[in-house]
Amino acid sequence: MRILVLGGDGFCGWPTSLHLADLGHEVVIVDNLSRRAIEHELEAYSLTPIAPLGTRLRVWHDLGGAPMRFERLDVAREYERLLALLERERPDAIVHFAEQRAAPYSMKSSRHKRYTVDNNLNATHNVLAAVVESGVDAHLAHLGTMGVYGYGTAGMKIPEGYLPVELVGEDGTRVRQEILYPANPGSIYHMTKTQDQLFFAYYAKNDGLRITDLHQGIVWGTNTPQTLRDERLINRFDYDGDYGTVLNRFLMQAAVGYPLTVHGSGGQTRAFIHIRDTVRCVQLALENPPERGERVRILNQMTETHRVRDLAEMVARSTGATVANVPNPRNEAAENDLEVANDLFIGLGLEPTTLDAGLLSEVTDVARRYAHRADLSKIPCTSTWTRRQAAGAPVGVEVSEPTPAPEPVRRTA
Ligand code: NAD
Ligand code: USQ
Repeated sequence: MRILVLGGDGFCGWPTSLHLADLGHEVVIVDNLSRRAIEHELEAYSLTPIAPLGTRLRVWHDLGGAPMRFERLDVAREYERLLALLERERPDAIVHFAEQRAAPYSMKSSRHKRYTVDNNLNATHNVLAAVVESGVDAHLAHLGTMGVYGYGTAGMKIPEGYLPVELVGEDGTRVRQEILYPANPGSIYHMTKTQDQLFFAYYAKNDGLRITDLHQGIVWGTNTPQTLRDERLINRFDYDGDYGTVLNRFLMQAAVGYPLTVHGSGGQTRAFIHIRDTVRCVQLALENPPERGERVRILNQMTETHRVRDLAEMVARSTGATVANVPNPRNEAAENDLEVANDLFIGLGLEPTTLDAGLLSEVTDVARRYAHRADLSKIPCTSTWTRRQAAGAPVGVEVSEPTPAPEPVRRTA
């Protein structure tokens, strides 16, 4: 297949591009390098010394990898160039990673909120509009998030995208339907992903586009077999308070002797997936596209769920690190249970990589090797969700209880 990987220089996009190229696909990376620009804005750099993209591509080629091409392009802003690219390349598939993906970054200020909304919604909509205008029959696989569902379970496993409901009409007629699972975003970033879903539903319905939305959990790990072939192919490793995600942060913190930063009581339960499974899932999704006219295919791309404090205890036990409960800068429930269905990927043949001591220590080893590059002042999460939290209000005070269901309306004869 000829595959465009939008956002192919990023944490998930780079190893995915390598994996797809290794399988014999023709890969064209499209990226505006905004993530590298944000590193400079935050003065917080990847712990691993990532090479410039030109070097990455040259080294890959020199090592015998199938050549990959690169188009530097802003998917959100350069619509005409994107359209011309699609018309020229006529890809069989497009993998869309090209969004601003950090929840804390999206909450830093109005500017960051507006940037995240502008960038993510325009990137997604431009891709869809360009596929239609170019007439290219490309399957679009988008990286969405588990966070579109919120993290509550309502006593059931979170299904894969759609919720079966039964509607009761005035005359008692019962109609069964499947609707998009109600969106419940916890940050501006997550909100953009819930809105992406509506773009997809519309374009699948109106234009018959073939779309897969992969609702991915928190990705951990750093390397894949391909990124390990040469240090200049190494993947990025974010540990800072905006872009670092929880498990990789804990493993890095343990490696540099920093107390593990558990937010509040650490009662949050989240879905996780190892980066090696991310690249396999994208492969499986591309090998199993929906038919034209089919509704958006939604798969939960995660392999296990864990509670944050359990992860911290596990890392502390295995490394001797200490745990520090720090005030939670986010507006999120203090405790949640989470059960998630992932039958579709299992049915496609995914053999889940789950947390094991070997993989955890592999990440800690990477972090130890590059510990000299760490700037410990970038570890604390300083982005707050609300003005009250910014002013130092106690944790959790703004988390509202779920609105009680209204009393049923009694009809009088
Ligand atoms: P990342 O920031 O490392 O990579 C995103 C890439 O997209 C970067 O290289 C960036 O330069 C590029 N990009 C952003 N906006 C662009 C634009 N307008 N035009 C062109 N390129 C643009 O993020 P990541 O961790 O690789 O995440 C990739 C995708 O996967 C995101 O959409 C994210 O929401 C999703 N995801 C990530 C995780 C995770 O834990 N990392 C979990 C679930 C879902
Ligand atoms: N947390 C801590 N301590 C830390 C960092 C985080 O306790 O030092 C807690 C947070 O409060 C939160 C949980 O860990 O409850 C997860 O935070 P995270 O930063 O690891 O993940 P999140 O902000 O949800 O975002 C990440 C990716 C995003 C992706 C999402 C998948 O950055 O792109 O969409 O994971 S999911 O969480 O399933 O929605």
